[in-house]
Amino acid sequence: MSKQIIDAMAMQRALTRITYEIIEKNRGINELVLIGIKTRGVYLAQRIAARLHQLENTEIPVGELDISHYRDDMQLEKPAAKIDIKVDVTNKRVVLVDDVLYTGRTIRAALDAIMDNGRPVNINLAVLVDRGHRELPIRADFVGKNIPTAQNERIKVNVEEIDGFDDVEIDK
Ligand code: 3GP
Ligand code: 5GP
Ligand code: MG
Repeated sequence: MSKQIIDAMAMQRALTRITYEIIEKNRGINELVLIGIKTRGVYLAQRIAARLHQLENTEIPVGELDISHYRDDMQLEKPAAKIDIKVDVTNKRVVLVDDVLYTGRTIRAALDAIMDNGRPVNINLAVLVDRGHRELPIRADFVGKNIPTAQNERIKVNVEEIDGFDDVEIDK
């Protein structure tokens, strides 16, 4: 059974709020880059970049990171093979963007991948949903909504670009 917990309007408002928080925390958008974690994190990062453009009239680079082969719980010989950031992170203020934060293992792997690619000034984390159950000392700087979940529940994030509509649902 699936239940909607964030509708399209609320999702847009959450992304707008996160955009303002990013500007405020960085005291502007100097040297800012966004890195979306595939798949849906990339589209969320692009939405934030579009709002930053509206507000500050500046194009912010959006990189992409595919972490599926980089996680510490997957045994792979060459984990770095799938890293494809496409933006220079050295001396940049990086905002990582993902749809759902859960154990934190994806973000840990993403931090590794970014550090392997250069030396950012700092890295912040923006997520649309924090569903709890962290297994590592990782937290998000910008959160759309905290949604406490049971381990066996699943959050479904729908984005217009892939799913044809925007919302967040919980599967019980
Ligand atoms: P995403 O790539 O757009 O983020 O992992 C493939 C998809 O399945 C992901 O979409 C993710 O949102 C979704 N998903 C739902 N539940 C889980 C889960 O418990 N773990 C992972 N890794 N992905 C999940
Ligand atoms: P973590 O590495 O923090 O355990 O999980 C984060 C990653 O796994 C995110 O990129 C997210 O896509 C995926 N994930 C984990 N749990 C869920 C969930 O309930 N719903 C969705 N949509 N993604 C999840
Ligand atoms: Mg994701």
